[in-house]
Amino acid sequence: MIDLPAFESLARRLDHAQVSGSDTPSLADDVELDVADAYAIQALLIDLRKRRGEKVIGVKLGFTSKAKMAQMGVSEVIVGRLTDAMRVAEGGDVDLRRFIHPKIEPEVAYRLGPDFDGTDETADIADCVHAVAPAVEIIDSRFRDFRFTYTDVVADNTSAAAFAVGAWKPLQPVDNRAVRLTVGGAEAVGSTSAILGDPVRALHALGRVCRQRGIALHAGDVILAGAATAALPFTGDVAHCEVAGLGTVTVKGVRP
Ligand code: OOG
Ligand code: MG
Repeated sequence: MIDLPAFESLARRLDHAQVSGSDTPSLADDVELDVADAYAIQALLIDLRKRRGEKVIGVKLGFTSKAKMAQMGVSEVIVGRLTDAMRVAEGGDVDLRRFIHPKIEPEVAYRLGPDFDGTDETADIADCVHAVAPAVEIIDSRFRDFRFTYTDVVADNTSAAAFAVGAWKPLQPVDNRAVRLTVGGAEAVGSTSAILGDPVRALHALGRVCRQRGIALHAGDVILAGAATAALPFTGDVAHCEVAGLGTVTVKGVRP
């Protein structure tokens, strides 16, 4: 456990990397952090963004695929915050100049109906979501070469950089749906079952992390359930994602 000024300076270091588009080495090179420390740094990082006028409009899960968990040697998902500055309109352009080394991945998004009260042990987020949609997430680790430890990536708001959500549909089961992401000529194919067997399980996992880490969820929040395939480099071109039976979402990477 390190002290608050040290947390604040680590949050500022990550914020500077994001704002300036310049990477930074692993925090673990300089300081030993535990998972609670990492979430505290993430919260301070989000405070810096809020002070610039950004609004938190949801959360995202990461490491919800068994393969990604095994790769990191962890058994718990990670949670980051989404702000309005990260939202890209469906069909819209994404200015890639603001990123360091962006990648894009196909996701499933849920929308929260009422506020979620994390202090109520019996509350289940899965009972509080009303809509579901195909989505893409752009991840852009602030760490050099995307090399990070578990606590690094939590502190770095789980690599969150941008996201787009397709048309919302009334809540329905979305397990075992084919997923296809294309970026120019590159392709990633998979299934929503890669997300903890069924994306709805990501909601249960989210409830646990929100309770443990004091993360609040509000009516209308977007929840990204995690990637259904490996991420593809996003260096330009049109990115198109289809989740079978749920719809499509498209964004275009541009360097104006
Ligand atoms: C961490 C973010 C992971 C997901 O969907 O699993 C993530 C990273 O790989 O940089 O967003
Ligand atoms: Mg993701």
